[in-house]
Amino acid sequence: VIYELYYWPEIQGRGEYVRLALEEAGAQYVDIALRPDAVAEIRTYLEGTDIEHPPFAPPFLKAGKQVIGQTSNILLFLGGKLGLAPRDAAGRLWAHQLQLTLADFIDEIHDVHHPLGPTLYFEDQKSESKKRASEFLASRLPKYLDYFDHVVERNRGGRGGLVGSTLTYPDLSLAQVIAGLEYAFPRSTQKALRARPRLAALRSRVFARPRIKRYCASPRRLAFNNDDVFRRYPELGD
Ligand SMILES: N[C@@H](CCC(=O)N[C@@H](CS)C(=O)NCC(=O)O)C(=O)O
Repeated sequence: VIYELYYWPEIQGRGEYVRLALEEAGAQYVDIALRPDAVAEIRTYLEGTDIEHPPFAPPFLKAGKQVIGQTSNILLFLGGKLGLAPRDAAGRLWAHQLQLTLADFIDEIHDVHHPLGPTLYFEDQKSESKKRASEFLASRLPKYLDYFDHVVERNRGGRGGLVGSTLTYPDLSLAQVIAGLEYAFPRSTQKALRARPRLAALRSRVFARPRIKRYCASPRRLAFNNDDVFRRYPELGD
């Protein structure tokens, strides 16, 4: 099957975690975001009444007749097919658990610039955002990074990855989260990575993989920008 990835145009967003898996595997896929009528096509699925399993929000993936929503769920579906997940059920569940934890982390990163909710503009929640940023940088960022660092450390013989001895999709997602944090909170993230060289190495290794490198050098890879999940607002104090 040729996969179709439905995600909003002009941002990496949560679609990027799916893209990185498809790109690393060299899978054939259609990126709907590149089509001029992408938004309208996405809305057909969100508002469509004859969709059997309607997604709440992008990203969602079409695989033949199946429509699969939720980033972590899409990766659970793709992981085995793309050779980016363990073969055994316990290993699959562990990779999925890590991806769900990354999804929580991503939500918290997003909520730094939208602490009062996603329907208000950042400009209308700036003072709350400043408070959230200082709490995030002081407590949550180190807590999540320590957790993933610990998982890598525990995975002895794992060649620096999170799961087993080969590259898996949570490695790709963690590398993307770290790259996003480097964009959004450069100073705190550099400091955090200096203290956690295993995570810096994981990020570098993922982005040095030939297919990921080629993808990131291509026009398909969008730049980080301030309409996205990772946003650079110096006024938040980093
Ligand atoms: N938990 C979902 C979150 C999906 C999500 O928040 N998608 C965003 C774009 S990255 C969206 O379009 N949200 C619309 C909304 O929440 O109304 C996932 O991981 O896929």
